[in-house]
Amino acid sequence: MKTGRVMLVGAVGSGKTTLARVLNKEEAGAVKKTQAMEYSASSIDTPGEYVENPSYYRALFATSLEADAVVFIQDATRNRSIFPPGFAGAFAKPTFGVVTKIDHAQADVDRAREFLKSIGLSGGIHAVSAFTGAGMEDLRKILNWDESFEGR
Ligand SMILES: Nc1nc2c(ncn2[C@@H]2O[C@H](COP(=O)(O)OP(=O)(O)OP(=O)(O)O)[C@@H](O)[C@H]2O)c(=O)[nH]1
Ligand SMILES: [Mg+2]
Repeated sequence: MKTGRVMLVGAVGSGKTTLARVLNKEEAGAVKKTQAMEYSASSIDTPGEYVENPSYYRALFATSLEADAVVFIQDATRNRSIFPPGFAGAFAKPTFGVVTKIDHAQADVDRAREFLKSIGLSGGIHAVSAFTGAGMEDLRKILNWDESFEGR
């Protein structure tokens, strides 16, 4: 089965919107802060505030029903995780982890992987840089990304 649409969940500034653009083979460029759920054919981009504030969890669970998979984003430069333990298990969809910003001088990919392991993903963890493109082709393969969605 192709992954029709992925929902991206992660802290404020973790790189969700930039990742969505690069998955779609758009320029990483300068992105604005995400203010509300943003739907496209290929992704549902969420504001970081939603996962940083438990009163929004229900909105995330409800919106995930419109996605084929949920991708949890951990910024490799952050020394903490905002996900509660086992969080991925609360979503009734396949779940994957993505470590972002691995190009950054302060990136610690192993630490980021450990954070993601504690949330109980059903799928794998993948490390990428939206800036250099490192890992992006592999990520498309892991998500079984449907190329027909690109640019939509
Ligand atoms: N070094 C590096 N910086 C990145 C990368 N991806 C994103 N960034 C930077 O991280 C910052 C936040 O990126 P966004 O894509 O806006 O993050 P977001 O998760 O959508 O943030 P919210 O919309 O506020 O929840 C921006 O300054 C990006 O340029 C990357 O692969 N490498
Ligand atoms: Mg955003």
